[in-house]
Amino acid sequence: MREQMEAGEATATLLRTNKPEGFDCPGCAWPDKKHTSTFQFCENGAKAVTWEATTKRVPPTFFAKNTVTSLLAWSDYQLEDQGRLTHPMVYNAQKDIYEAIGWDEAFARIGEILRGMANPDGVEFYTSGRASNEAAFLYQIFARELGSNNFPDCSNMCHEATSVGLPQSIGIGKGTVSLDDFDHCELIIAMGHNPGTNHPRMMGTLHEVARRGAPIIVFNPLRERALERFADPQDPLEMATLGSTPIASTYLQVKVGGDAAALKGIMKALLEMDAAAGPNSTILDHAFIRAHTNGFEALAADLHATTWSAIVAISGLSEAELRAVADAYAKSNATIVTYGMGMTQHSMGTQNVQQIANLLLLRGNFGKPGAGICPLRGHSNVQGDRTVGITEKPTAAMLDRIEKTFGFRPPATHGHDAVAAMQAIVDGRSKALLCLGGNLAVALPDPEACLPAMRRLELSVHVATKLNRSHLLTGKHSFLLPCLGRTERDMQASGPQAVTVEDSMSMVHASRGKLTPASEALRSEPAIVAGLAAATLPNSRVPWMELIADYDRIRDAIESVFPDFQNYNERIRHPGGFRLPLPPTERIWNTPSGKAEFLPFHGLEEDPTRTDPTILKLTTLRSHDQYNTTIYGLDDRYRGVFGRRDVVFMNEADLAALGIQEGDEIRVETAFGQGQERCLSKVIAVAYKIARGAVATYYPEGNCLVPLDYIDKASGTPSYKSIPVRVSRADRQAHS
Ligand SMILES: Nc1nc2c(c(=O)[nH]1)N[C@H]1C(S)=C(S)[C@@H](COP(=O)(O)OP(=O)(O)OC[C@H]3O[C@@H](n4cnc5c(=O)[nH]c(N)nc54)[C@H](O)[C@@H]3O)O[C@H]1N2
Ligand SMILES: Nc1nc2c(c(=O)[nH]1)N[C@H]1C(S)=C(S)[C@@H](COP(=O)(O)OP(=O)(O)OC[C@H]3O[C@@H](n4cnc5c(=O)[nH]c(N)nc54)[C@H](O)[C@@H]3O)O[C@H]1N2
Ligand SMILES: [Mo]
Repeated sequence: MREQMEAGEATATLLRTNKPEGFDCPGCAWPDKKHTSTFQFCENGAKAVTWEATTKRVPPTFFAKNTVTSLLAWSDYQLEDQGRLTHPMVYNAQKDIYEAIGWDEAFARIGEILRGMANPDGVEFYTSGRASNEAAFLYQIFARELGSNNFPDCSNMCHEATSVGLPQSIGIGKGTVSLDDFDHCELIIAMGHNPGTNHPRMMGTLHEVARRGAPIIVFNPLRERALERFADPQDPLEMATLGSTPIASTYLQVKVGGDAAALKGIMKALLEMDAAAGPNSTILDHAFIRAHTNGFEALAADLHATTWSAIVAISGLSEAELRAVADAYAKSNATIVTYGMGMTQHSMGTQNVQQIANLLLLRGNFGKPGAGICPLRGHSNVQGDRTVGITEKPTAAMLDRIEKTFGFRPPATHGHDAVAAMQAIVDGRSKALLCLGGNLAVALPDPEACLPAMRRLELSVHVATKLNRSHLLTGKHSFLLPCLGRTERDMQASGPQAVTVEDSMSMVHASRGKLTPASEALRSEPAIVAGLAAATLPNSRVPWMELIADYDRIRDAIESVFPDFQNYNERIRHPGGFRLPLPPTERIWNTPSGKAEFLPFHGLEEDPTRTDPTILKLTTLRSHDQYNTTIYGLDDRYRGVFGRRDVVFMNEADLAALGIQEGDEIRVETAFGQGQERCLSKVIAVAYKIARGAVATYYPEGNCLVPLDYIDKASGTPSYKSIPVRVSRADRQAHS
């Protein structure tokens, strides 16, 4: 743990003793096996908790000393490292500083500005995935009662391809496996995620699977060390002997953006094996395909028409390698495919996800033990926020039930997702932005467009724990509202409160903070949302203050709007909580046809028109010492980078072809042919075990290379992981 993270003694004790009734780890969305102590063993979970529970503070005197303009020159790391926000603050444009303001006055002023807006469509309600179910639910009710369906959220930059793609394939936009399935699976195919850093608790599971001899096939352009070998800190023998277990049985360095081609290759091989095995073949699950799916013939025809030479060229993998995966897949009676941002953040991200579903459907890998699809969600409650109604495309059923519960009719027109919201701010159509956590302007692509646009807002309101750059992009009226973190005690009129969250596997459970709040002035996220709503909507039909007095009442309202939460309050009182319904696990498909659908990926690549061999493909990554836009430190231990982030990972052969030596200063330019020039400069080339033609750099630094409208059209997700670029030595003229 870095010395900057000065955890108090209370935090240290807490990390050692967290028990089932404690708080949910804000680190990631992977479930806890027994809901017991995690933090002792998970380095990055401990970082997340310690970062929140720091003893450093950002009081009003800090802002009195530092103008907003001067703070904008600080790094993202320096800003958050100042510690926890302690008081509500309002921006004073004349003095260019944030000044303390009372809660009631802040709410009243924000309410007045919001009421004065001619058009509620011009108000954006951003949610980052840390918010609890209770906070997120109240937030969406507030927005809809005001008249807005604009719900940009972090999921739009993350797993939206899953939320859009999987309902079309299998009738629900979530993963279908539980932790128990990992005890029964016979094969795992892991695509485009880096669990050693981003889902460290998953490493324990992968370690167990590897130890019992089930194959794990990895598709990743980079050799990620924890996917190659991993020492489980919970294994006394490995710890004592400094040994480790190989994780991947096969490691396939697919090209960036080559996954759909690889999946089509595996499926093509499978079909060929099936045909060769004759009429009674069990290579494909024909009975399942007949009873439960549509679209098989079209899929098969497309695969037959696809040539191996094209598959090999675009995936970067050999026919033999892909046939070997098909072989292993055909032998496995229960397969899980896990995937992350390496699959979703592409211009064909939605179709990528659907190819995974196709592969699983071919052998009936839904609704049986040890099988299914496993998207690795990002923020610890990003999935829950969506479940309780953070969506810009509300269903009629949900709107009806909101009306029945609260007595107002919410608007039905679809609102903005994250990119559309920022586009509306850039164009001046949207004038107000409320943020329930997060760092929207830095997380989105295209800082050159986003950062100045934030300064043109009439109103920006940030509910936050720590200071970040988005807070400093002040508009005409800007407010910082500091909230309690997960780890802290939440006292309301009826006593201490627990909130609830949903993990990656649809398990809902309670989270109760224990630490003394960082400042007496902090309020909980639900209380801040309710305060804003009550002040903005004097004639509201929602009993905001009653709901806040006892969060059981918020959960009763959630249950009334979302029937899947029946007996919510009773069921979260069981240790470990409860699981939300997942129809595909019972082979029930909530698609329009009532069947699971094989869905096409036309062609093999994202942009077949881009054939220039001098163009490389850039992907953006998280380092080991960061949580999204929060930079904890400058090391990326597993990748062997220390003390810096200004690096670009490249294949040695690509470096040689470009006449670049490791350590040279280089320049990376977006290669879209026309339009604005985008360049990442003052970066250093690092030779790395990365697929030929692939280049990688860190997020958010790489965002300057991505245009705001470079998205997956089906889901609106920015294509952060497939940016065409040209690389050159800094002292040379760039390619033209
Ligand atoms: N410590 C820590 N934990 C986190 C986070 C964090 O920042 N820090 N962030 C949280 C959030 S919000 C999220 S969404 C998750 C993110 O978790 P991940 O999905 O693991 O996130 P990334 O770092 O973006 O890594 C993507 C991986 O995909 C690979 N990749 C890149 N391009 C491609 C491609 O074209 N094909 C394939 N097959 N692979 C590719 C990269 O090499 C890398 O290993 O983690 C969550 N947990
Ligand atoms: N190039 C590139 N860009 C990316 C990605 C990528 O892989 N590549 N990944 C994308 C993904 S997957 C995501 S999810 C987004 C992340 O986008 P966001 O969710 O917007 O960003 P974070 O960095 O997680 O937000 C950090 C801030 O949240 C606040 N915060 C922390 N804890 C709490 C809390 O408990 N309550 C409240 N109210 N606030 C809190 C703090 O002020 C902190 O500064 O970025 C996206 N951007
Ligand atoms: Mo994410």
